[in-house]
Amino acid sequence: MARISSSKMREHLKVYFIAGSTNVSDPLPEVLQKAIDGGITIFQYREKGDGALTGEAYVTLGKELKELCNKGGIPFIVNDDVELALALGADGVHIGQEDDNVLDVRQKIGDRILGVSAHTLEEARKALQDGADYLGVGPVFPTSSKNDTREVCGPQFVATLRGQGIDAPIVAIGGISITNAREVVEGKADGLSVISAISQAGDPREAAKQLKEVW
Ligand code: TZP
Ligand code: MG
Repeated sequence: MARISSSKMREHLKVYFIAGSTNVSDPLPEVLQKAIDGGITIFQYREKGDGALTGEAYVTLGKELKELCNKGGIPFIVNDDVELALALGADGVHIGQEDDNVLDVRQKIGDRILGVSAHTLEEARKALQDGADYLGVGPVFPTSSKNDTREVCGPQFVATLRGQGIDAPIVAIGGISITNAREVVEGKADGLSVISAISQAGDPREAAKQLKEVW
């Protein structure tokens, strides 16, 4: 296997759904299946916050979600947890600046997809140099799905990074919904990453479909 190409990565990033069991009111596998039916292009299992699953329940849910992604033909990414990603045979891992070192994670996961959150030009350059396949940039808008975020950077920050020579695949995150998704696309991101716009939608399938149509 070889590292994923930038063009393939960009395609996968278009509609990037992130969720864990605490983000949904209906069972997550049901919500994920609807999101897949609506056209999401990649999924990240991010089990965090009050009441997050641990131990066997955490692993079992991950396994179920991975199978749905496999059947749906989309990559399954695990947030933060390299051991779980390897145990489940995930397609990749996403880490933040406060998580494990990018070089170490790249070494552990081989050619699997590696996403890294970056908030400055320096963080972006370093992550790519150390082996990231894509960058997560945000929050581009205020969000209530994560309380320890950096300052809101606005959708144009992606275009700023482009102007500073970062041409790697970038997915924007934070407060993205169908009403502001166009601004993100115009800000030169390759993809829209959302939690609540799909996980809290009355109709996750329709929400995913509408986000896809923005492209
Ligand atoms: N990282 C930066 S903002 C955010 C994460 C995980 C939360 C995004 O959630 P939402 O509901 O799409 O604003
Ligand atoms: Mg993290």
